[in-house]
Parts: sequence; structure tokens; C-alpha cells
Amino acid sequence: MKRLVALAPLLAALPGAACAQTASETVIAKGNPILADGRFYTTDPAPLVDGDTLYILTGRDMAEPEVNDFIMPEWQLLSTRDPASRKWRHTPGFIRPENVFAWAEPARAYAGQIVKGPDGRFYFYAPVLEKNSDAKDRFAIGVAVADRPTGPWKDAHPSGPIISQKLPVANNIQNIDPTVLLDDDGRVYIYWGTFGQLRGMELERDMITPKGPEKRIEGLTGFFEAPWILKRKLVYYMLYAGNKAGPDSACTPAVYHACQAWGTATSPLGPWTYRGVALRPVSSTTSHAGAVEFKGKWYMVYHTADAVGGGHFRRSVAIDEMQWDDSVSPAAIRPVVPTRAPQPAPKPTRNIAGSASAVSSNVVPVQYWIAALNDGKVRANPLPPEMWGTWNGNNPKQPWVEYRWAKPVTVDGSRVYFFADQPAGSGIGVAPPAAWRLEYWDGAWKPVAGTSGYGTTPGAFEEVRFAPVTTRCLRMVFDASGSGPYAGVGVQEWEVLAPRPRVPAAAGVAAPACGKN
Ligand code: FUB
Repeated sequence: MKRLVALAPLLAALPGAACAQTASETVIAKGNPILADGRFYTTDPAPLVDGDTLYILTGRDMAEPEVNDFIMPEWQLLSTRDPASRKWRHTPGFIRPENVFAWAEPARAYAGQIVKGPDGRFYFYAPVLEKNSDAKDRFAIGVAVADRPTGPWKDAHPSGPIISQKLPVANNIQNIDPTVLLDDDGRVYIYWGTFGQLRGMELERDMITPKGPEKRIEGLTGFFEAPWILKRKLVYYMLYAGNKAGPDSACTPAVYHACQAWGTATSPLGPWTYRGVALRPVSSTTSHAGAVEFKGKWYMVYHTADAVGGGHFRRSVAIDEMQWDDSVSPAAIRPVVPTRAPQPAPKPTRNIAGSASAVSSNVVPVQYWIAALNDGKVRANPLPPEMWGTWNGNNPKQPWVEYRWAKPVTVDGSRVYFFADQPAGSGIGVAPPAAWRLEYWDGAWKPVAGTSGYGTTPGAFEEVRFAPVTTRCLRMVFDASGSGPYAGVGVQEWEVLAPRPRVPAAAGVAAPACGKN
């Protein structure tokens, strides 16, 4: 990424206003993510168009690599006059909760949105932690106001949040992820929520005061969080992170990985109808998107874990075109095709697992993801979807997992990285298997010969060398730990080694079974 300018436009502090103090710089992105070099992670994008500029409000992830937590001290701003130019202005340190809202704690600058009001001013809806609250969950939504999207920002409701577990009526949800629509008739609607709870409410025309009533929004199948409201051609659209998971789900195979789903309504507070999937799961577990029309094209902005050093808590904003299918009614959002900046050529490796498709004996419980087996990633502190596993409370005694290649491969080694949260011998939780072996298909399942031994230590690669075999299908067969009940088996990564390194083939498409399973 080439940096062109590094200026420090220190914004003058107005009385009672927050000043954005960090240097902004111009960045030419190579593609997605926009900021990809790992210096700044950008998250929870919320687009805003004003005049000839597309702004994206983002959060900032600052978690250390193995920390599974949202460490988010501030919001940042990206802006461009032309997404195709890939030229962006980036302002870190744009807003910090404690600088704008006297009643808010520092940190947890979660997903917010800036909306232009009927008075031409800009309203920033910000989920923050309320300092002096005895609510069970202290997340609350405040509103700040500014004359320009770039600020300076000032609390528009200094007495405190407009929405919390106590305001405007008591609720018991986590009050985050606000999204706001200024409708064509001047009425204003706010939606928010997470963990499957979506609320909607009318605001007064001042963009600030709750008018009520606070309503549960139903009908958006699999709603998890991150609502984004928009209106096009008289139809209301809601994009949202959905996690209706299962092997046959159009949204996601793994409950931790959301898709971007969408639904429509003909009036702002519903009834809403689920319509489909607008973006398949991305590389981060959370999926958070916004969509906007800018200079005649629609764009979806979303985040991924694709930047250097990225992860589920080190996310980065991407932008891609979003297209409509106007041949149907209501017009449909065509699934967005995510793009990435050109990646370095892959290095030669003995590991050919990436070109195989994986299947297993068990219906994979939705907390796991079989795609994790050959994604080339191991973590010291993995989340469940970063492994394949069998734990479902009634764990199988002898499960297996299998790689299938489209054409026969010759292999003579394997490396496996077990996950365990229980010690060897345990019959509960996920424990190292009591034993395991490799079998290959040669008209029947046969054990590989001349093995160097099958280690079971979790948290490090266990390597097995064996006499070369040529096959299209290779299995790991496990004897689960315990003597009934049995512990689950968990594998973060399973590599299969060819005798000599070669440039890896493309990711495997589903290959046919070798025999009867
Ligand atoms: O970034 C913190 C939270 O993660 C957001 O509020 C959610 O939408 C998810 O993206």
C-alpha cells in the first residue's frame, strides 16, 4: 500500500465539542481490504454519502493476535470521491466515546452510523458503555451531532443515551448496532440489537427523541445482529448478519460465522419478510455490512479478517459493488461477489490438503466448520469454527474425517493439529483421541503401512510418515477418548504431504466418494 500524504489536520475544539486529533493520511488501496497492511484494523463499516464524497465510519479493532475480545477504543473515518480510484482518506482517532459523551466509558466503540438529518446536520448514533448505570448490560445508544461528517462532534443529548436497558422503556437486550432511516416523508426510524433480538422504533423529527413505541422486529429469518436499513423504490430493505446454520443452510454452515441476509417490508416497522443472502460468510466470524448508492452505483461495505495479521477481532473494511435484480418484485439484492487485492503467489509446499474436499462421518455440529481442516490456519486460542469436531453431547465412538481429491495423488506423510479442552482419557468435553490411524482407498479402505507412529498430543502438529500410496481418498479414523460416554474429537488442521513440494493447486471442489461410506 502506497502512502501519498501524511498531514495532521488538528481540528479546532469548539466549546463542548470533541476534537479528532490523529493525523489523517491518504492511502491508495490495492483492493480489499482497503487498509490491508495491519497497521490499522477497521471494522463495522457504515457508509454515508454527502455531496461528492463517500464516507465510511468504521470502528477500530486493537486486540492482540490471540485475544478473543472486541478491544475497540475509537471510531475511524474513511472517505473517497471515487471508490474505483482506490484513493482513500483515512482518519484514525476520529471519535472516542469518552470525548463526546461525558456519560460514557472509554472503549467498546462498537458499530455506529452517521445519518444526515432534515436540517442538513449530521447525527451520529453510537453504542457505548454507560458509566454510571446499574443495568445488567450497560451498552446504550447515544447521539452526537456535527455540521459536517468530519465533525467536530458534540453530544446532542447530553443528559445521556436515548436507548438503554432502561430507556425509553425497560428491555433486557444488548442495545448496540443502531441503524437509522430518514424516510421520504420526514419521519425517522431507528433499529438496533444483537443476539437474535432486533428492535425498531420511530424517533421524533429532531432525529434524537424517542417517539416510540419500541417494537420487536420479527420475520427476518436468522437475524443475529448488525441491522442496516435502506429504502429503494418505495421498498424498505434490511441487511443483517444472519446465522441460521446447518449443512443445508443458504446462509452459513457454522453458527459463529454469519452471512449477510436481507429482507423487505412495505412499511418501516414491518411486517418484514426474509428474502435471501446478500453476502456469504466472510473470513471473520462477525459479518457487518452497510450499503449505499453513490454516483449511480450501489456498494456494499463489510469487514473481513483478510488484512495482514487479521483475525476475528482484527477486522478490516472491504467494499464491493452491490447489484439489484429489478426483474422481480420487490427488486432483489444480487449476492455480492467479494473481491480481494492480488495476493502473493503461493509458495511450493508438500501439503496438498488445500486441493481436497473434506467430508466426515458425523453431521458436523454447527459450532464447528469442516472447512477449517484444510484452511492452512492454526491458532493458539481458536474459536469453535476454527476446527472440525464431533462434540454434540452424545459423541460418536469411532468417527472419521476424509479428504477426497478429484484425481489420484501420491502421498507419504500427514500432520494433524488436535484441539482438546479435556485431558487424555476423558469421556467428556473434547479430548485427544485414544488412538487414530490413516486409511486410504484402494478398492477398499486399507491402513497405510510403515507408519512412524500416531501421536495424539493436542496444541502442536503431530507428524506421521508412511510408505507412499496413490489414492483419491484418505481418512483419519479415530477411537474417541473414554469408555462410554466418549469425548468429542477436535482437529484444527489436517495436512497431507506429497513426497516433494509443489505449488499448491486451487482449492478443492467437491470430489466424488471413493467407495460406499
Ligand atoms: O464490533 C463489535 C460488534 O461485532 C458489532 O457491534 C457487531 O455488529 C459485530 O460486528
